[in-house]
Amino acid sequence: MGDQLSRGLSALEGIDPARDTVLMLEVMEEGCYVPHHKQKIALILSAMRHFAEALRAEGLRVDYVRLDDPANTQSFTQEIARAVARHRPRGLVLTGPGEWRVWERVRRWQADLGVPVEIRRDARFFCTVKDFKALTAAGKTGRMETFYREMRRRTGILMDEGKPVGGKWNFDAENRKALPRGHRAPARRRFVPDAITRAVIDCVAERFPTHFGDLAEFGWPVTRAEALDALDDFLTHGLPQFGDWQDAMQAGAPFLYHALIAPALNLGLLTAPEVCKAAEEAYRAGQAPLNAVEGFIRQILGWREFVRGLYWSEMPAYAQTNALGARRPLPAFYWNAQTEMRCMAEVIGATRQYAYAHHIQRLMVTGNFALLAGIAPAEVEAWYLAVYADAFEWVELPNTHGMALHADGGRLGSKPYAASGAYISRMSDYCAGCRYDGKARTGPKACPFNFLYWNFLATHRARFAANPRMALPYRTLDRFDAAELAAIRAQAEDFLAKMAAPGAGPPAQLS
Ligand code: DLZ
Ligand code: SF4
Repeated sequence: MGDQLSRGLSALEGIDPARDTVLMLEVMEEGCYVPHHKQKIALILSAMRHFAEALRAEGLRVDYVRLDDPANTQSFTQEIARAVARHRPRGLVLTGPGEWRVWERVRRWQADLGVPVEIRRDARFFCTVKDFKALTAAGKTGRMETFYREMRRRTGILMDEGKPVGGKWNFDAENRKALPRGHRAPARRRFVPDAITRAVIDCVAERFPTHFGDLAEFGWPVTRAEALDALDDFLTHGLPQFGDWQDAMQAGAPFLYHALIAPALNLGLLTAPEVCKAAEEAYRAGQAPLNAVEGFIRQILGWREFVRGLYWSEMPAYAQTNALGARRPLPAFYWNAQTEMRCMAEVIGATRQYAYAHHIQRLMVTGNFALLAGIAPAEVEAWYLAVYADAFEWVELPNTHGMALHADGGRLGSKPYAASGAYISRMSDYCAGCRYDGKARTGPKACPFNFLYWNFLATHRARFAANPRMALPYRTLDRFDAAELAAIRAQAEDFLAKMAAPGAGPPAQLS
């Protein structure tokens, strides 16, 4: 499958070139279950075609059904049925898919097709789902930080004689610096599309014309060699500064010091252990400081593994919760970037151009806005799943549903990641060019993040006021006089009513 492009994939173990055939399918069904960014589709299809070429070069037989094959039924299940008729195999072997939706289909194949189907465990992660469940039973997955420490102990990554390197598990306090004014980050490695990618780009432009996003700036790695090159670029030009500035945002600079390897990692072109090992080696060789390396490794060994364990332990119920009762439709500006909020326009505009935004842009700009504005989780989740090149549901859903929207009632994060314009103003240069005033709470120039933030806290007082991590903002809220609070609430209500008005929904082709 499109996110299983690893030579070490369990499904390929013990493959016999004389007897076995690798089946790969490009299907419209997978291209259309959300309006994926055109670059995301191009990335997956190009990486699939390159992977098939690499397997063939190795002497393996690959049956590859292309999107434009006239006989293609464009559905996974029907294409499997056609392939079974074509090859009359003794059985099918596959690695369990990365998404619940696909899993639901796959587990019916044996009964539907009348051939044995062996579903192997996806072994590309540090922690198995079974282990995650055992850790949950032992009370070690209550919070990511506890789980992460356990993973550090188990793997020995960034450990010296059973103790965390540097004497601390977490150096995040050093990782929250804003960029100096006028700072210029180095240009990052991008990959020029080859003939295979160019053909895919043309195919996507023709077949998915109404989907979100531009194709012009396509520059993602599509082969293992390119993915290793991208990793190398990060280790040299990103990692040394990654820690200090991982939360900073700058207009016109979407990449800064971020790794940019999530698409390759989630497709299987890189493995999590090799990426962590490379980062640790950079630290041990004195090429990058500990706060950067620990912060980066925590993303992969901690967060990525934690959200995957959570997804497979708690689906399908996990997606159904809506703890804060958020029901507003997703505003059109999430698709067309037409908003006077400069932070939102910048992040959404860059997302359209690159199918990318970094973690703070996702969490504290587009995610934070959706949280404060009470947008329905399912609509926000479909958006994140569609617009980012690295988005597969196992990783996207917990991050959006749990971390950004608090829709799981706090399973993933002990407090909501809600912030006012003051946070965005401190961590970015967006506000300087904005028509709103990042400091104003009410009035015609008030930053929407401000009145929405205080309105959010007032609305959910019963749920959050007793949370010690929320004590400070509630103390501030309690100091507002009645007239100011009334003005904040009225302005928020007015803003939200206009945002949700008929005609303010998504552009027709994306609804
Ligand atoms: C996201 C995606 C897209 C756009 N296209 C394909 C495809 O044509 N063939 C395929 O095998 N996978 C594709 N994918 C990834 C799947 O939607 C899904 O995430 C994985 O199959 C789950 O393991
Ligand atoms: Fe965003 Fe508010 Fe700053 Fe404008 S003033 S960029 S809306 S945070």
